[in-house]
Amino acid sequence: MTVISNHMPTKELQALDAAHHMHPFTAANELEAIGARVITRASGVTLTDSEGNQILDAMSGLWCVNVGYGREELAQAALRQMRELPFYNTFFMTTHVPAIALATKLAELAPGDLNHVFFAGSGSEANDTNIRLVRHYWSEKGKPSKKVIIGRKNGYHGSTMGGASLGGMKSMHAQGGLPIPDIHHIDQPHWWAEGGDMTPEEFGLERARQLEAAILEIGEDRVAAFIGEPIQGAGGVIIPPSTYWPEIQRICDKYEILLIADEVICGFGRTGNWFGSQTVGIRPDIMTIAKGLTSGYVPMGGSLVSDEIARVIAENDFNHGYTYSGHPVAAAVALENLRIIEEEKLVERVREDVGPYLAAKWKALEAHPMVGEANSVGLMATLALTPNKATRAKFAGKEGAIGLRCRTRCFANGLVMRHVGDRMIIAPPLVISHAEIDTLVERAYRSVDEAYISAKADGLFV
Ligand code: PXG
Repeated sequence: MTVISNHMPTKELQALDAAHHMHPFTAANELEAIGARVITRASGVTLTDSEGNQILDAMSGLWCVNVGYGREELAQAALRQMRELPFYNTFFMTTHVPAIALATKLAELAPGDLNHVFFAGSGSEANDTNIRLVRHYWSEKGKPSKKVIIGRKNGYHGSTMGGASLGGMKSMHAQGGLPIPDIHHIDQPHWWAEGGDMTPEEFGLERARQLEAAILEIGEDRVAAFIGEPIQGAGGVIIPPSTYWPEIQRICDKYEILLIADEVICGFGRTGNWFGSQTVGIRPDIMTIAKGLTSGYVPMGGSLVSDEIARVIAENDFNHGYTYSGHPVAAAVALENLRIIEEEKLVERVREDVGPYLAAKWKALEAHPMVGEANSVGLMATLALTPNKATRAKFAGKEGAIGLRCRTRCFANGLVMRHVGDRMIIAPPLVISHAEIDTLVERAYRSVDEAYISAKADGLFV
């Protein structure tokens, strides 16, 4: 057997990776030509790669490592649980202590009457659960025609058939025959790109009222639910105008449409509250959770469900479940992770300390000639790169070309910052210090500036 270790030369690791490992959202030929970056270890907010480079991870892995890397407590929790009970299922009238304890804890943390949790292995799985759950709920209430779920263009809800259908990513729908039937999409509340001459407040209302128009067009008797991320993450950290969510809530209430808040990114402190729903002021009937639930140390997701929905479906079997629903090791790690978030007051820290600190530093990036808007909520932030701030113009060339240049410069400067088209986004671990935020912002500025200079030199900046 080949022994593959961190001590192998990077080139050999990359060759084996390209030969055998199929990567998500990646063109394999390009990967083979360039070679994947091999991450070997991490501590706090800092990654180390196989060449010994240290990189500040301003994306928390993939929006998930909320408590930072290298938490011995989480390793110990997993070890203890693996020794005691590494696996048992939660089907067939059985349960175990970690699942009970985590469900109880989540019911305590969740707002309103979201007192029930259906566990999954990921955010995508949890959203697939949600599709079946809301349709089953309406059927049990004697309204089986209420099946349609309304999501948003450029929303992201996962990569399974259900999750990708709820999401509004065109490039995903184009592969594999999506969306599945009875999913409808309205436009996103993305004022910077789509707001035209409207004020953000007018635009927020206009976009929310598309939900009402869709309900009236499809028929109230056919619409089951609306799903949205409180703040869109993968779509480019799109912070909706303040008028948007209250109007969505009003419309859901008026037409008795279930509201599903996808909290996979916004949950567990990211926005300065336990859940993004609290930050934007909505009362969801279901919340999708994953990522920060375990800080990504082990996979776990779930659906937090209201008393009313749980009561209505309680009569009969809900014919749904995953082998790993409520996995004991994942549940034990999640519990320990939640304990850390509470004891270290990380949610308050984001709201009162590092969130405002980042906001002030981040806003200063607007001084750069290519940065149109620099906004943040809690510890998620975005930069809109533009050739013309006044008109919020797009670049003349291929969309995303400047964003990609900027991301490449970030890596060279020791920073993981993502690009979504020509927007740059960050979501650092909640434990990031002031000094690390200073470093982050300084590297971000330098990278934007280098992208600007090189794009100008190549005639791309018109
Ligand atoms: N909902 C939301 C809001 C998400 O952000 C999912 C569901 C799906 O979760 P799983 O655990 O099945 O991946 C996500 C995941 C990106 C990126 O490029 C974002 C996600 C996943 C992968 C890449 O920003 N979010």
